[in-house]
Amino acid sequence: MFSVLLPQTGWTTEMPISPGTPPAIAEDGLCSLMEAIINANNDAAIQADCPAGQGADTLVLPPASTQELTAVHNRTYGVTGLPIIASDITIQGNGSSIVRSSSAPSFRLMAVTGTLTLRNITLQGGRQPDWEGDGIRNGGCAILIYQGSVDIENSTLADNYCFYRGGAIYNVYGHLKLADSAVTGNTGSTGGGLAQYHGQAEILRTTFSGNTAAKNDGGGIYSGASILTISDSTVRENTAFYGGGIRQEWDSQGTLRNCVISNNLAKTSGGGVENGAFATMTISGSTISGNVSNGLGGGLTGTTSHSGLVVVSTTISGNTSRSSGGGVSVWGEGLTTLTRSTVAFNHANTRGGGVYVSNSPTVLSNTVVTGNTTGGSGPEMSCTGNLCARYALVNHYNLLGHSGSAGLAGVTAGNRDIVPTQAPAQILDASLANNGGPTPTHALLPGSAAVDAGDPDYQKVIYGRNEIYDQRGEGFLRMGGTNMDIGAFEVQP
Ligand SMILES: [Ca+2]
Ligand SMILES: [Ca+2]
Ligand SMILES: [Ca+2]
Repeated sequence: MFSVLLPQTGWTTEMPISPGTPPAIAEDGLCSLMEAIINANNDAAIQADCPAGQGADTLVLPPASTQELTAVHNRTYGVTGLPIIASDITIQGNGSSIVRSSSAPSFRLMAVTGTLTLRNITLQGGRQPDWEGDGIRNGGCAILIYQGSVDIENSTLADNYCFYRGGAIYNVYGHLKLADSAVTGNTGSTGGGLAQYHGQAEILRTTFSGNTAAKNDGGGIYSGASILTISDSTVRENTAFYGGGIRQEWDSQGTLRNCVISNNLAKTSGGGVENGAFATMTISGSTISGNVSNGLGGGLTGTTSHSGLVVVSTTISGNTSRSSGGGVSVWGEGLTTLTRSTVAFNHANTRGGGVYVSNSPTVLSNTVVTGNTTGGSGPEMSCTGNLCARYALVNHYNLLGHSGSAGLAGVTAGNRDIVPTQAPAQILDASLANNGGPTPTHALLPGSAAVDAGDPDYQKVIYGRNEIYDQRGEGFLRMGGTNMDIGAFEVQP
């Protein structure tokens, strides 16, 4: 009597995938991955070797198995190896891999219109080198998310290759959550690891490395008209034309928190990160280092009109531009702010070794800009265009230059800024080191001109909305000693 009253929804079926069976459809008494997906989608025993699905189903792969796909299953969203994930399915990988056989024709691994949860799995070798007619049919060679939702944990997406967007993942009108995972060695036209369009992605404790955007933007990640939130993650050694590590544009909102963006390469602009037209990005508690751009902006670029770029408690160090703006390059009408940050030891071949501003309202506050070099003018900062004089770009408790020279061109240090007589090696530790917290920093040295020289009104003016901690986060007070220090690092009391 009581059981009759239990709701039918919310029940789940756990489907063990039989050891030793390939992920194909065959009436052999063994439940394969492909058969299980079909039954889970249909909540029926369409494939007799697997149980019928019921509600949200969990497919359990044998430990450390290799699910090798050898043929195209369907062409609904372009060539795809597995049946479309059209329902609520969890795949417990148990250390298994889903791979496209190297001798198989080209296809992506999976497409998701439902809700997919992946745990402890590797997705490898998806491939679509051809153009099949429209974008959705071509992008996302490990996973296409089309109006679906995907949650990935403890997994690896490696060596997938797409002619079009999103070498590993293409998220179109969908949701992605990616945690404790690695996205590595993938290639797409745009978004070597991940591309999204009208999507939402939350990335936690994940590494994007060695991915390539072969034709356009975002070696690691491209985000267009989308929301992107990345925390406690690393984006390194990716390559693109624009935005070697990450690029976003078109009404996108990006948030990078406690991230390391390092050693990426942009062939055109934005070695580490590029914030494009009509997009807003906030970067905090992060380190952008060792990135290279063959054009503008070795570490970070903010481009064209109306975009907003907010950088707080972040270290931008050791980046190189073969044009202008070794650390940061911004142009266009959008407001850029660099606050309580450190821009050091970057190099530009032409203008602005640390910061290059081209006719853009860019405000530096409580920020260290020192030890940067250039082959041209303004080793620390260079500004060109009418806006250089109209906006108070500096004069907000910054430390500018070293050895008695501010190193500025087109902009003048104000009486609230410090132009130290010290050499860079007396101001901060030249080595970008683990000084605590999740990201590397340049420690201020004892006796540094930056110590206790920050904005004295910091506490009383905007207290309550301020950070409690410096770049390193919890345990490292922002207000140490008699006053706040300048830059991303606070000497602790
Ligand atoms: Ca079977
Ligand atoms: Ca089901
Ligand atoms: Ca202090």
